[in-house]
Amino acid sequence: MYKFKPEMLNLYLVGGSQNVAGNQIRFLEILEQACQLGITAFQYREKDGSTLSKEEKINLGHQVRKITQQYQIPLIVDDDWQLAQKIGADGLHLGQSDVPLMDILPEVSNLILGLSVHDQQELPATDLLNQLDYLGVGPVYSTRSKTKIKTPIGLDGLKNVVQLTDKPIVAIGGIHPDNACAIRTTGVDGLAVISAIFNSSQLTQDISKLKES
Ligand code: TZP
Ligand code: MG
Repeated sequence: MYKFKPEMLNLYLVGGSQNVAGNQIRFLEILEQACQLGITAFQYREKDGSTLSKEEKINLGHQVRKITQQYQIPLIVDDDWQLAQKIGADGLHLGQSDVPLMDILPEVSNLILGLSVHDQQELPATDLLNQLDYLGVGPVYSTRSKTKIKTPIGLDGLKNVVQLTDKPIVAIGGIHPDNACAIRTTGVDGLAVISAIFNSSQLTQDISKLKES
């Protein structure tokens, strides 16, 4: 179980079997390669097109936990705090429309806690903010990896949120090796990506560029 450090956000991979057309073996292979190549956190997100049953999602989660443990990469689970506890994850990531964090606080007090924020209006009030370790801000650019997407906020929108809070921030949405550098200039602590890694045809080069940017 890891304590949160902002460096964990540096290159934060997000994904599930839906990001490789349902191929669980391929998903685990790419996750393992990405761990070897130096991602700094992984968020297990089985959603937006996932075809797994609850049981399959748990089984795959245990395999994800094994890999992330082997490479000492913090594992965050999206949405589902019970799944996070069941597979022994290090953290939980919630969206604005998920269960309110304040309602489940006693259940998740051992976990690293993150919240998705679109813009300054969604910045949480101080009592909630104090419970959070980091914010995921975006989408910065348009993306095909998430349904029900809000308007991309662009670099200026991102800068805006960065300037309004001291919370560690990971940017998300449409981030690729070629725009990574520009996004880092906004002062974010890190970049979160799905397709830039799960759809990459040159993983070594792409991860190195995302990290160095
Ligand atoms: N939340 C905001 S954008 C997004 C999520 C989960 C998807 C990011 O995917 P990609 O492929 O890195 O644009
Ligand atoms: Mg969510």
